[in-house]
Amino acid sequence: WKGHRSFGTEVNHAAAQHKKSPKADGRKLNAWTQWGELKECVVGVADNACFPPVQPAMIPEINDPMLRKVLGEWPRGRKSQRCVDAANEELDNLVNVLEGEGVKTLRPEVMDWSQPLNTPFFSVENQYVACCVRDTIITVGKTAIEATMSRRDRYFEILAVRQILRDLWREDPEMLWKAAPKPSMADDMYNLSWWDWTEKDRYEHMHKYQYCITNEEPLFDAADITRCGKDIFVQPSMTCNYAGIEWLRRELAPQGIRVHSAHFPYDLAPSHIDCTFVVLGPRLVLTNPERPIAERDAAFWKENGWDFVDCGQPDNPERPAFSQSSKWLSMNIFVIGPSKVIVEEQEKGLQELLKHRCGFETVIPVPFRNVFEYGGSLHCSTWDTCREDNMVDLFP
Ligand code: ABU
Repeated sequence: WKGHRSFGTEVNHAAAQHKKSPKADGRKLNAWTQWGELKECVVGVADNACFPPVQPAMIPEINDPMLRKVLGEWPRGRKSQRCVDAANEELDNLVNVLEGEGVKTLRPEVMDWSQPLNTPFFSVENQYVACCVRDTIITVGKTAIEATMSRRDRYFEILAVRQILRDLWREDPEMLWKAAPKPSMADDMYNLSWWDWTEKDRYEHMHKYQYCITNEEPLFDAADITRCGKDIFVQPSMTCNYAGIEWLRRELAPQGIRVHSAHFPYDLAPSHIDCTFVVLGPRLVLTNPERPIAERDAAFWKENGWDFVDCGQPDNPERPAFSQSSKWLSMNIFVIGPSKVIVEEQEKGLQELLKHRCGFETVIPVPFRNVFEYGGSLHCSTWDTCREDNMVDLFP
């Protein structure tokens, strides 16, 4: 077990500031819900971050028109050390806040993402970063599921948490460890013409849920999934296809877990459910006022007694120049217990809503805007490995 590595990418052991996975201390993998008392979680790192290369799953844009004019084209290679340090400062602070709340934290290994990838089906000039760990892996009950991923530059991102998985699996005899089939990510897995669709075309297709990926092989990012005990909900999106949802359904059915799709037609380029439909607790969901859930899906939740509370507009809707995420990172909050939630510090309106309308006793504000450039906020940057909860049935 010790020290054996067969990764294709260098591991930087010099990054001593990030904690390694503790060994053999009776840890368990367990998370059935989005709201159980959080006991242990992984918080991402921004080290060695690179700009995502232009690729069929992502044609990035510089948000700031002035900067777009100056730079001319999307930057390549490494992000600046200043940008990495600013994000790491906020990620490290989140670790301190979580530890202060009694949550054990772990960090991904620091890897060199500037290396290119060459596979039989694609090449990319560099990789990305291990900041949004939520996208690469999910705990569903006692099973860790490695996502296929949908972007080529993120193909090996999961390896940054592989040591954590090894340690957990060795330590916890009940843990199951599954990896979705590694996709070829060949050209036929992408619908390149989608990028040429006008807003009108996308609007016309909104009830067909067709995006920039095809259905050739299962594809999903783990952040397309949300958990409610015996039921999990998965959003078809730019990062998740129906084959991906079907793969999850077949894998989890033997454990009695029901896999549902959840559709948000007004999001014309959806990616990840956690800025759209945020489960806060048993029978309560924070919803995005610009991305209502499809009527048929809504009826299923309502029939089972769930309430939806619309999030207000973000207090700070600004997006960093290189962020490919929406202003709705504002609602990418991290529920760490039945009555405790962490929220970006500038989102005062949401903090009030969570306290006064949603029954949270403890709302912890933390600065996190420097992480936004990496595609996520508080939920995206974490992977809950252990919560105190069980397989509740809230859709009987
Ligand atoms: N990674 C979450 C991004 C979702 C959004 O842009 O709305």
